[in-house]
Amino acid sequence: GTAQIGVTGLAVMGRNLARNFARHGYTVALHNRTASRTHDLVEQFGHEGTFVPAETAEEFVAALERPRRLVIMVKAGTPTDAVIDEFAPLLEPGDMIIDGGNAHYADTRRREAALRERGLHFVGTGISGGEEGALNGPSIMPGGSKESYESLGPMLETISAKAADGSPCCTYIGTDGAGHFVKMVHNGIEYADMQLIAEAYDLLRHGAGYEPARIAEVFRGWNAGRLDSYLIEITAEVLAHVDAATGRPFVDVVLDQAEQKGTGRWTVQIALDLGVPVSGIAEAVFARSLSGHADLRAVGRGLAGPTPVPLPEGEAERFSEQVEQALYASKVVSYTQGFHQLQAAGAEYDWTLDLGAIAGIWRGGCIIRAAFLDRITAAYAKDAALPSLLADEQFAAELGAAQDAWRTVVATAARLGIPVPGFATALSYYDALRAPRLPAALTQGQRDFFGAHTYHRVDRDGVFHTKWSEGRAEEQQS
Ligand code: NBP
Repeated sequence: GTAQIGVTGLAVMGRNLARNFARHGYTVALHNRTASRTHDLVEQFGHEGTFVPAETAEEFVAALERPRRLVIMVKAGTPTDAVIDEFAPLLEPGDMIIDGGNAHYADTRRREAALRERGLHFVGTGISGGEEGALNGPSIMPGGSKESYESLGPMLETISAKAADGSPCCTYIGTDGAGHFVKMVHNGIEYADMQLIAEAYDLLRHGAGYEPARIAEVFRGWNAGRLDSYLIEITAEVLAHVDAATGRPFVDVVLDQAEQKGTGRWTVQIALDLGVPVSGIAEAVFARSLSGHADLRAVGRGLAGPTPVPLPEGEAERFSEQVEQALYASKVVSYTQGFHQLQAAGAEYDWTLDLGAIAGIWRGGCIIRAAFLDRITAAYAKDAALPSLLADEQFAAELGAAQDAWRTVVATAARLGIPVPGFATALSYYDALRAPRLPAALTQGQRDFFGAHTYHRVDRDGVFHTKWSEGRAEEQQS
């Protein structure tokens, strides 16, 4: 065969990815379970490059040059296994199967191990940026063997988004499921970012009494500063939009129940297993879940709240600056937590993750692209073994400078009865890390009291238990 790459699964994502490869001069073999999609693509976009359409799996495999590079872009889950089972027997050692779907990293690890036995490279690849990204340049997070990246990397880097400095938003992440894991945490961070932005809006709307159009202006201003990012930019667009049918602000006619597809939930589930506190992502997932409980919220509407006292006009101006500080500080905390999760997973699965490079490839193509990511790259460039982003001098100094405003915003939200789970949990995380002593000592005492779970002492080595019901005598256990 002559095709350098093949794509099977030609719904929106696969079709756009195939066109992206073709537009960059690669010969692309095409296949889809339902052949009409394949023919539609060639009919509509055949002029964009060189496509080799195939009706059967055998034809598709035969169209590819060796070693074969075969991208799967089907619905994640059992369809991915079905497609692997269909193609793997037709492939030869050294061939590469690239799964660009939103697979769970544990599935990717299982598939990679099984295909490695047959001499095939399975490259679980996180692809971010949706339809638009797939066509014009996504952020690409490939896992699998380092060897496969030598063959695939240049092609993936070519079709990837480019950061402002021109570097590709694609880098080798790590073995087996590392790519899909990093994509998952990217999505978790995206949930946290969106929740924090939503809280900032809510505070300006219901705390400062601003109308959506005015809040759009505030966000445009923020987008010119350190919060410069795709999500802040589109937030301003959404807030400025007026519903044509009613003439009301668009945000007021949308049902306030947020949905989710599951990658945020996965991030939190896995963080719980790894023992990593990603409270910002967890609150974001819970906030979406709470918003969807219409029955619960109907009950809640009857509960007493504070007497609403909007902020006086002069104070409202200053308040929006304080909200910017709270938003920035909380964002730094949620990235800190997300990168802690990456670090912990790297240790657990033996992935040598380059955290600075990962921040770097999120600068273009994906939903969380932001100027701020350069700062994370810089922090890890200074110290690759940074135990936490908050150990970076610059981030620590910024949070120190933001903390007064951050505290005022959280306190004002509590006083006015505006829920800010994201801002509040970020501030609590910051304060818990700062605390010289945590009440965890009391928790240990309780655990020893009711369950003889033992405790350590601050002044002596060893494991201790107090005989609570027998004279409260202390006993050293080991
Ligand atoms: P879908 O997730 O809607 O899947 C449709 C494709 O899967 C079609 O090509 C369909 O073939 C094929 N398919 C199914 Br369903 N079951 C199959 C089976 N048993 N055997 C063979 N093919 C099967 O497509 P999409 O929205 O383009 O998404 C593709 C992947 O990309 C998914 O994993 C998705 O999660 C991921 N995704 C990522 C982003 C992002 O921003 N990164 C955005 C959207 C989607 P047919 O035409 O014959 O029915």
